[in-house]
Amino acid sequence: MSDKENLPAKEHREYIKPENLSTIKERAEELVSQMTEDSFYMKQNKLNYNSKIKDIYANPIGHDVLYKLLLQLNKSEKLIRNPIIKNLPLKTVVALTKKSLGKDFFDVLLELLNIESEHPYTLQKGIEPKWWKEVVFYQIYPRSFMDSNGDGIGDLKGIISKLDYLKELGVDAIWLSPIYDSPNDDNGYDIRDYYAIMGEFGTMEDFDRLLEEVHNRGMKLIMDLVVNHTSDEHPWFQEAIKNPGSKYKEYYLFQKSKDKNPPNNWTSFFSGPAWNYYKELDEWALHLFSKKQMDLNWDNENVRKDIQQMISWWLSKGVDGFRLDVINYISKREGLPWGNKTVGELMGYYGIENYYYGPNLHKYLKEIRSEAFEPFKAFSVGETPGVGMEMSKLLTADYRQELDMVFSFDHLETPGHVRFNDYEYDLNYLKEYFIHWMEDYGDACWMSLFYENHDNPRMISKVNKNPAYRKPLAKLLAMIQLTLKGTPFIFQGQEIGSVNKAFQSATDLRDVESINLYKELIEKSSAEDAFREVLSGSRDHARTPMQWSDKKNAGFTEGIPWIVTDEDYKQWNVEKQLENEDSVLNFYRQLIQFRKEHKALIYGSFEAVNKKRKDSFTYYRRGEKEEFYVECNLSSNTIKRNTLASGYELILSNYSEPAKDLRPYEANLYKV
Ligand code: TEU
Ligand code: CA
Repeated sequence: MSDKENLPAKEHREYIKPENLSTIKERAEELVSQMTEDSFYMKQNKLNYNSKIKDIYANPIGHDVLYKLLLQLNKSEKLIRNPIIKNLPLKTVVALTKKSLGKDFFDVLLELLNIESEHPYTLQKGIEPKWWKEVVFYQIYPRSFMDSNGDGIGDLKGIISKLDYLKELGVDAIWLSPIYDSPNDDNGYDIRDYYAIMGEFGTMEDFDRLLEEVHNRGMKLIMDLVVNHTSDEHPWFQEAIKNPGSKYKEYYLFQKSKDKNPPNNWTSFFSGPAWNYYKELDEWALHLFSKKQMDLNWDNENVRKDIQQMISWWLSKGVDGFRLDVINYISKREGLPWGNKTVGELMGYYGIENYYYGPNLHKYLKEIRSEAFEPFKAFSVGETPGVGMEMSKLLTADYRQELDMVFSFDHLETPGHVRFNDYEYDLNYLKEYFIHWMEDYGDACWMSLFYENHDNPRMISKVNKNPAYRKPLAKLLAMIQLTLKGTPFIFQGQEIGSVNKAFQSATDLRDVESINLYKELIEKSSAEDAFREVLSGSRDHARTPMQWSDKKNAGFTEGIPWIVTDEDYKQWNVEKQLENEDSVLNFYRQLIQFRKEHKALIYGSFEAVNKKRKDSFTYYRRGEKEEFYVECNLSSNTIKRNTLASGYELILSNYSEPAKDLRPYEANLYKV
């Protein structure tokens, strides 16, 4: 949907004219700084039950919610453009869905929609070059990357010893998952001291050397900023419960309850209620994640000031930026109202509508940008689960001065599925998703391209577990990720075609989410079924030791690894693949190298062709001087080859010999 089609109807526009300056002055002052001479804004008409479907779809949150609803219902977006549907007043939809959804669901929906009165409108033409648009990122999960002292736990010295390998691979920037002092209830995402390095990972001196070594190789390093919550062992929280009169009590979200139950029905992402009870205070404190990860009260200015100070401290050390953990959850709705029953059942988590896109989110993001990031011209990428494209535009568009990029997770499961469902991922959905974002995200925004991270199983295993297809499929995924418009993020092990692990029993699990879920499931099903379900989506699949060689423990440690691995490393490891020209690793190296040398694959325009052809994904990238064509078979069957490519020069393929038709998961890059 291009910007033109996305514009609100003429009767909704309010151009700046002398006679209405007084009313819009305040609003304009805020917006003018973002405006260009031909921008305009929507009247802040609150949506209500007389609003039509088209009005809701014109609202960023409304657009993203309806877009996901259509995907879940496997309905095409055309449905919304149908004259009858789009002019349906909301009250009619309420009447039609009275039994299934109920009026209070729509009350909550309207409240949510009216949080956002702004629209991502600027007709920016042309992409503003930035270092972080031209690099390939590599995410390191320090606990599982390289152990230098034989205690079975990866560490900073281990990472330093592998920097030449990363340089050789061609990556330009590293994202480090948390390395701060932590009791590791959630492997570092529960921070006890933001200014100290986790003992198991090393010392601040080790970190300073790592940063220096990274910069000496012309690479960048970003840290993980976990500020939606702290560990309950953080001095702030300790002070809050030991000395409730102190200012630190207001650093967290404490509430009394009128009875023995938690203050509301919000649930944790790691099973159970989202509240801990503190007898000494006769009060409860909120934790959206584990019982030892306490949510911070971002409405408290002292909290925001302390966090800005901490960010500035790390940036003054020369860190190049941050990945911001669940950053869209930091603003909660005032009073922490009960979660809507229907929303909770649909989303699987109760209360989420009250914090996944809170009322002050944009205000707080603009604040840390101007107060902490901007002074260092530091880079920021936000992890924003649940946020769709239109909301991502408001979070990242250049003129918004909030985040530089976000990670949207809507492509990690196909519609109607969640992570713990055991199903085969259909790559035709990935094609549709990427085409949508390539065509509609706009020049003011820049996409993050990823399949894997430390919170998800391996992509190859989600698509096809048949080992016969592992290599071509690994290379196909690389071809798409490294030839689309956006910044690729490779997760450790992805570059050698890693797959899910054959964990034998629940005792092999280490991840708090998996362990809590297993405990929850065996309440109502057999241990076997419970383990199988956890295994389908466990984050531990991504967290096993990096497979450096076929030596003991995959060359990761001389000691006993903190998490078991299986025999896969004997065949699939870095050492073997470095020697083998035709390996997945060398395919990544070639693609990364080629991308760097050909700007058309970075800033070039994108045009998908034959979009409707199932199992085929073909597109052009056009730069000022060069043009490339990519052709992919998204299935394990042989499909007809599109004649377009005849006459193009083949640059790279995941099959060594040419053939008449496209073989399983075949991927080819041509110079036009
Ligand atoms: O994850 C946030 C998040 O919402 C999820 O992806 C999460 O992993 C899980 O799937 C919840 O269902 C971030 C970090 O990436 C994750 O490792 C942490 O566990 C979490 O925040 C809390 O800090
Ligand atoms: Ca170690």
